[in-house]
Amino acid sequence: LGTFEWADPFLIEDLLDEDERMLRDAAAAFAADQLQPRVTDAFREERDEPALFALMGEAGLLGVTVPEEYGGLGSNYVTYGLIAREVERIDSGYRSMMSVQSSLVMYPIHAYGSEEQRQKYLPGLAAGSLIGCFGLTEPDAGSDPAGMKTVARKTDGGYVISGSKMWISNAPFADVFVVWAKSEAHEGKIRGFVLEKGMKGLSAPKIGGKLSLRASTTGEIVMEGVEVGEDALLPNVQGLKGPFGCLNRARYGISWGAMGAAEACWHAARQYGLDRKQFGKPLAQTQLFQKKLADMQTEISLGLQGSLRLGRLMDEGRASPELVSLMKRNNCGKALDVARQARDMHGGNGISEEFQVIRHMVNLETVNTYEGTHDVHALILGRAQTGLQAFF
Ligand code: TGC
Ligand code: FAD
Repeated sequence: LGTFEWADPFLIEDLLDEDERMLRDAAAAFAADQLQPRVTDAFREERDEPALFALMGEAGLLGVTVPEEYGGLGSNYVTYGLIAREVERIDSGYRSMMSVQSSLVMYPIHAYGSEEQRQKYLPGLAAGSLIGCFGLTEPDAGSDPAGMKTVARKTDGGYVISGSKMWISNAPFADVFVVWAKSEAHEGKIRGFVLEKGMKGLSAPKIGGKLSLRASTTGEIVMEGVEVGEDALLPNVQGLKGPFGCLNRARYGISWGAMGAAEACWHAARQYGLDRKQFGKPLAQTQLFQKKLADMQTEISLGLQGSLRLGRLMDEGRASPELVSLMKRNNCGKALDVARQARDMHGGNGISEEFQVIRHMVNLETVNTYEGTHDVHALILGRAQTGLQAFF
């Protein structure tokens, strides 16, 4: 029998190819050099950091799966997931910035856009000289996006878009807005539009006072009769499968990312337990502490295996949306449990920004909620195995 690698019990490292490991290591170096030094202040001050996009672009983190001819990395979904894990090891907010840009803005422009739209936006988005956001959620339509009120009315040369979007990552400093609206010219079907900063009637006020994901900027999108040409319409998709096609990619990336945050908490708790002595011995030498570490190790190892298998299926074109729901739900829920335990295992220090676990913990509350809540993904899985719809 082989030896046990405590941090990688399934020897996942052996299941990656050389390119995947190399791009993962480059992302880890970027995260350590550029993200770790700034995260504590950025989170505390709820800082806007649009300049990070250019740094991420330069490091090749934006548009990992987008073909090279459009400025992307032309790599696979496993690599995208590995990069999300390294970035979220530092902070879920940074992974959020990156995954919105890649999966929710670049993906739909590439998959559903015209050649002109691809040429116009993708290279800038890949470089991070353009920043994108994705507007699906509305004040009265979160888990149920089919209830959206944003409408696109046909005009002679295009459309007039009216409505508002809520909780939109990157929106306050975005240049490119992928927004979803019910189009009267298409029998009320949901269509995607690409809006640009500076358009008359378009604004994106920041949402302040978040106690979670504070290193990522979130805003509203307000559209008061925004006039766009026909060329703003994403021509190649209609219906909810448009936004959901993007969400499948982003949710998959989140399943890896949440495990990165969980690993950061697990490793921190293990080290803290080795260093800190109470009752004359290291905390890590107590049974309760070790049980918690064993639970963390087990859930994270299984979660990573699941995400890797899902990534391979995505790269083969065989992944189902339901499997994406299973992994997004499981890994976010388990990561939140791990972070809460790690916070507790740090005692009083666990509430200090210096030890970082509480930042991961409060971030993971958002990660467990956005891109479909934990319970909404349960309903997707419940429907898939019973054939019975329990949403309404
Ligand atoms: P339903 O009847 O199930 O489906 C309507 C149409 O959509 C298609 N579809 C999908 N297509 C591809 N992938 C998927 N995952 C799909 N899910 C559904 C479906 O085939 C159907 O197509 P068609 O052609 O037959 O019309 O729709 P429903 O209204 O019953 O949906 C219910 C539910 C709960 C599944 C869905 O609405 C849902 O997932 N709600 C959660 C909403 C959500 O995830 N919002 C995310 C907003 S974006 C965000 O949070 C970004 S945060 C990012 C960051 O900062 O990192
Ligand atoms: P609701 O849908 O009102 O849900 C509230 C509660 O009710 C949840 O517990 C939910 O599980 C439960 N619930 C809902 N329906 C049912 C049901 N049928 N049965 C049982 N329980 C149910 N959206 C975007 O479009 N773009 C973004 O970039 C984006 N970024 C975000 C960033 C942050 C920081 C946050 C917090 C959110 C972001 N979102 C974004 C929005 C996010 O996707 C929504 O918050 C999420 O989908 C949940 O919607 P909601 O907040 O309206 O909650």
